[in-house]
Amino acid sequence: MEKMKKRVYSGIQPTGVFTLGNFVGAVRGWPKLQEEYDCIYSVADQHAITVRQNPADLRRQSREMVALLLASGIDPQKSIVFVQSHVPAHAQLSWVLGCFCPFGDLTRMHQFKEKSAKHPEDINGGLLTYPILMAADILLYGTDYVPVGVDQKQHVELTRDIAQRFNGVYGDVFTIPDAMIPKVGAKVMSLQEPAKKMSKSDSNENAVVRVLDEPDAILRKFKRAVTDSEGSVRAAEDKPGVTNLMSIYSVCTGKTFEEIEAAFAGQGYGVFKQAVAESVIDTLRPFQQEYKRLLADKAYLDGVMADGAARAAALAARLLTKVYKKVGFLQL
Ligand code: ATP
Ligand code: LTN
Repeated sequence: MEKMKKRVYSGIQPTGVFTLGNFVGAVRGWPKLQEEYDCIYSVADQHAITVRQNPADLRRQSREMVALLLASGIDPQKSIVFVQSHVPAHAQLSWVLGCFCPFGDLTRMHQFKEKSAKHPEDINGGLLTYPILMAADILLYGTDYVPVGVDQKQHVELTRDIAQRFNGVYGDVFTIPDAMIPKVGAKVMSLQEPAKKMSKSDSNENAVVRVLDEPDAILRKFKRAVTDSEGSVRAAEDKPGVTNLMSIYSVCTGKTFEEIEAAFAGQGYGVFKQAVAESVIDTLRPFQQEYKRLLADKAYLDGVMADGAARAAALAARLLTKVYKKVGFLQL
């Protein structure tokens, strides 16, 4: 596939309003990539149903997720923004790729293990084959870079393995992608259990800051954040709560860990938590205003989705046809 700029692809599941973790670890970095790369950003609704969803909520959240992505600065003129289920080629390629992925590779994925433990009543086939669909997302577009939080690194590595295995048999069909992981904030931790990642689907609301939270809720959550009894603002492995707050503050203010330690030396956690909360509130304010404006314009959002799906489908069809020919599916 002839390309001018390198290709970037990423996705996010419409499983609710996204968290400060999703924002800092992934979405916030996406708009900056638009100038240098050809970017495609998808709302991964097919991935979302690996955990049971209420249909009406999923529909609403999918449109809301498009508004959240645009509010974060993604420009639909520069990038392709679309909803995964609107482009059938993803599910079609996924079937073929599944035949190039050993079962054992799927059962050792961290996300599969975590989600199976969390939903023991519904360990379905989709939860296991989730990374194959993600590989299809990425490989369909000749993707070079996949900007994600560190929790998705293993899935990108599996994508590379599948692509290499396929190319080994059929020649150079797929581009081998690399994960693009931010230096700071690649894994924002829960405010209540700092050993666990902050997750959209956490049932403890105090653990999670959502990007649409009101300022007073953000302040309250940071004030209650779990720290330690030492009382000094410094980053260390045995201080996961404080280190997490420092990462968040660093991303929101651009200050280094050294600068933060110096600025808060001799001050208690109360002052620091207040400063972290204010930096988050300031970072999110313009985003929240833009989101409200966009969500009121349903026709515009639907137009963005329709245009994005058409552009994505046109690109995807080329690669899918090539794959179908390679594996020997009869062409009519
Ligand atoms: P769920 O709780 O529904 O599984 P999630 O919060 O893990 O959702 P995803 O939609 O799976 O969110 O992820 C979207 C992007 O956000 C991915 O690139 C992922 O790596 C990133 N991400 C998710 N959680 C964090 C986090 N705590 N810190 C940094 N990045 C994160
Ligand atoms: N699996 C990802 C969401 C996702 C994705 C993708 C990310 C679906 N398809 C393609 C990057 C590229 C997640 O759970 N965060």
